[in-house]
Amino acid sequence: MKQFADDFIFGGATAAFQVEGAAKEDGRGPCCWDEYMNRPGSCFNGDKASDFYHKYKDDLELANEFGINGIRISISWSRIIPDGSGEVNRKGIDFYNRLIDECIKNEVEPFVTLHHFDTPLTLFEKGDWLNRDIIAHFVRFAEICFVHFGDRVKKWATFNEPWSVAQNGYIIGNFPPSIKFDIPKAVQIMHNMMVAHAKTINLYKTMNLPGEIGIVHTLEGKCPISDKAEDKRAAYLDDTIANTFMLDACFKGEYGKDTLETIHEILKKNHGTFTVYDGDMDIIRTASKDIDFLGMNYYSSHFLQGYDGESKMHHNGTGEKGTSVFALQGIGARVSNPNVETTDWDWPIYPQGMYEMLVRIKRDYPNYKKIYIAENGMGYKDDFVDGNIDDTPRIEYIRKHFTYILKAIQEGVNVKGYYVWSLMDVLSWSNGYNKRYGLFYVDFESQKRYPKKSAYWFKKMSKTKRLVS
Ligand code: BGP
Repeated sequence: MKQFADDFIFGGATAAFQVEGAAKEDGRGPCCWDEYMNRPGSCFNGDKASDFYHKYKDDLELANEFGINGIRISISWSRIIPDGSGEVNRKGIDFYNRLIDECIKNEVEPFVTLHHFDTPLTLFEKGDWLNRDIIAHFVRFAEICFVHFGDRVKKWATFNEPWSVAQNGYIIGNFPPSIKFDIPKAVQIMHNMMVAHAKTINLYKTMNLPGEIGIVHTLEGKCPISDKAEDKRAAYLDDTIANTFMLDACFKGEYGKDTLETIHEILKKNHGTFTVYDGDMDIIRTASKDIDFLGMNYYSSHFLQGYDGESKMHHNGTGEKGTSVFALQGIGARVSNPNVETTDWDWPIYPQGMYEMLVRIKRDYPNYKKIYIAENGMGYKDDFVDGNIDDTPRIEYIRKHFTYILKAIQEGVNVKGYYVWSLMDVLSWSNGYNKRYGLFYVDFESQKRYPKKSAYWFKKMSKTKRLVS
């Protein structure tokens, strides 16, 4: 099968901090990333990013010209409420009203995420998602967004990738607050975010707005590197903490028995635990009955080997192939698979992992309603030659993933759209401006946009609704 349904969305994804810039304009308050990227020794920041704050009209026209009929944007919490919990900034509301209207005018449907990593600095400094007070502040922020934009926004996501917030901030240490190997804190953060997510879903459902609401998870496959029992166990442990834990909460409304036992086994080996407070699971259960969609971000899968030692880690943020190290106490080690190609940032290119994950969602969470591929794409060091960018490897990467999406659809998985990461080149959180993903090349000095070869290819796909070679 090569044909997509007529209403299939061919979208492009962005996130406020990675594209907007204008970090100090019109009353925006700082978020945790402003501070993190401006610390001594940091080589890049988000002060200008892709200047979407000023260039959104051009970007949306360009999107429309290239057949892109959906855009993932996120709302910067600290642009709406500068300190996260106090006064509302009218200019922030005005900006998103203009942006959403412009999306609609260009027939590029907005898919809006409420939290894409950019926690307001004031709340972050009070304990980030470990301080449960943040839950009520987040729900208030969400309500303000629903009231102001809910008449026109028909797709809402509560969070983007809670696992990345937990893993990168508290285990790998390449996101603020740069804590390493604190797996118990990471699990507590995920649980607290699940409560905030569920409260937000439950609130939205009382407001009778004309849209749908879900969440975006990063769902990477976890494959044992061999048939050895310890490698299989390592894959299972990594999968449980990274995938099953929150999928269970979102779609079963509880942490399954095996899931919980496995999490406690991991936590025990890491000398900690996590707390579920009174009432949390009722809130989570209610939301799981009403959630409208799963947004799935998929870039890669990991190959796991059993590992008994202490945690060790090196994040490849420069694109120097083969420099990553990732081994976690009580879980396992991610190792390279000689049969699987990787990107320069050591991300295995494994499109069948996306298919396996899609089929698994249908099998294990049969009450899911629909799936959007909310991010997929390839970080690549694009060559800019006289305004032309030949990014054939990116086309190949995306095409292979589309092949597997079609296979999953054919087998009955309800996938309704695809948002390529990213619409235009953006700031990469822990890799800076050299790791490019966009369909449109951004010259970050002049802020000019140039369509890459992949943009022309994507246009053909969206116009014909067919997989083109
Ligand atoms: C996802 C994030 C995106 C984006 C993407 C690429 O986890 O949701 O915001 O950054 O990954 O990751 P990176 O920029 O680290 O290559």
